[in-house]
Amino acid sequence: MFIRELVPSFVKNSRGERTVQIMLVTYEGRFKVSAPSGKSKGKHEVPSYNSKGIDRSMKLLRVFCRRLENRNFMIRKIDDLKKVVEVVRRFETRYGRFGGNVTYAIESVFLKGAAADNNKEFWEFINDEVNNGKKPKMPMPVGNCIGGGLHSKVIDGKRPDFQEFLLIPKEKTFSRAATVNLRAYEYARKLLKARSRNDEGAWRTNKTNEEVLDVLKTVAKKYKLRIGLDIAASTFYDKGYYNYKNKSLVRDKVDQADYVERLIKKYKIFYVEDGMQEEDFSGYKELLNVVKKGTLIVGDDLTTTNLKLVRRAVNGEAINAMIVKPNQIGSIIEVRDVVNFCKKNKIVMIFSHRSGETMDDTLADYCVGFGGQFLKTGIFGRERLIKLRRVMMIEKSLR
Ligand code: 2PG
Ligand code: MG
Repeated sequence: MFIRELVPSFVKNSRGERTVQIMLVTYEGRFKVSAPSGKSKGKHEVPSYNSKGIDRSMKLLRVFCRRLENRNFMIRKIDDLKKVVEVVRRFETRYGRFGGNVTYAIESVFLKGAAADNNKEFWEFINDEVNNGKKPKMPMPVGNCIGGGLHSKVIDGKRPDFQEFLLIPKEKTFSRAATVNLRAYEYARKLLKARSRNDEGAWRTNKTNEEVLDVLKTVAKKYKLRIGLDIAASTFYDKGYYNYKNKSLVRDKVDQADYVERLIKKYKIFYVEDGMQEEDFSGYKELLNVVKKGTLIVGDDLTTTNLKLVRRAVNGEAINAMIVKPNQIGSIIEVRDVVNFCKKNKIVMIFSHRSGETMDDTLADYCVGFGGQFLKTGIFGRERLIKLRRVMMIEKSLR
């Protein structure tokens, strides 16, 4: 693959913040990847940018991109991406680090270009099984319907303490599932009398966790959906205590686990992400032990797509599912290692957007290509719909 041009630029994400986009021009065409940005980030994620900020990252990236122009990279399979990683690492040791958002964009745009160079769809290029004649299974969407926590501004001083109230269809096709979620989302708006959306397009409300769950239960029943939660517990945890504001209450570790278990039972919750703070492996273990296999106990801030932490969580029986966010670790080669480990250990994978998203659908290809069982995004909003539509297109092309 001959690099004719490699052009970095700033684009705005859905929150209006600047993020990095890279355009690669080869003889096969032009390819673009832009990095998403998190707000409720895990403590163990790699830094998103250089320690001096995004402008410093961009300065370095401009130099790096210029150096790579007119060079040739032989990338026949995902492993060959290591050739690019080597060049990145060498540059970083001499000139300073880019940050995970930037390395994510570099590796992804090279893979995208390489897929075309090999006459393959992106998802197909990174999928090992399709090369053995197997059709990939489409994921199911996990859709953020109602929001609270860090992603939502308060209404009259209030918001739910949990970050995300999710709807999870179980349908034959992804297209049908995404459509059902959209209808259910509109119905939820009616019941909530919601008037505005949060960072991820989920409905804002001043209701408590339980009041929202009551609404969600009605919605889920009508549309035959499963209920999920991203509690994002670390965002309201401090020195041993979970500080609830709506209603005002402090819970210690034991109370927190009890509370989450009670909610799981009462609302038949299928999916619980980050129910305990991000370093409490034993707390997750306790949850998993209680729900056994009935509910997905999902690590996000706990695992941060980092193989070391994923190993610890899986070997310690703390999770049966995990969030995969490529920019948490900043390297697709490492994402691939995490994916292989999950497959081997039968850990359910949920490929996830970030709260600050761009008009980029690469995540959909990663999800299908790496065999994720779920794709977590907002249900509405152009940055979310573009990813859902990409899975629909892949699904259609395989029919
Ligand atoms: C999460 C994500 C996405 P953020 O906590 O799962 O919903 O949030 O991108 O802000 O880390
Ligand atoms: Mg999360």
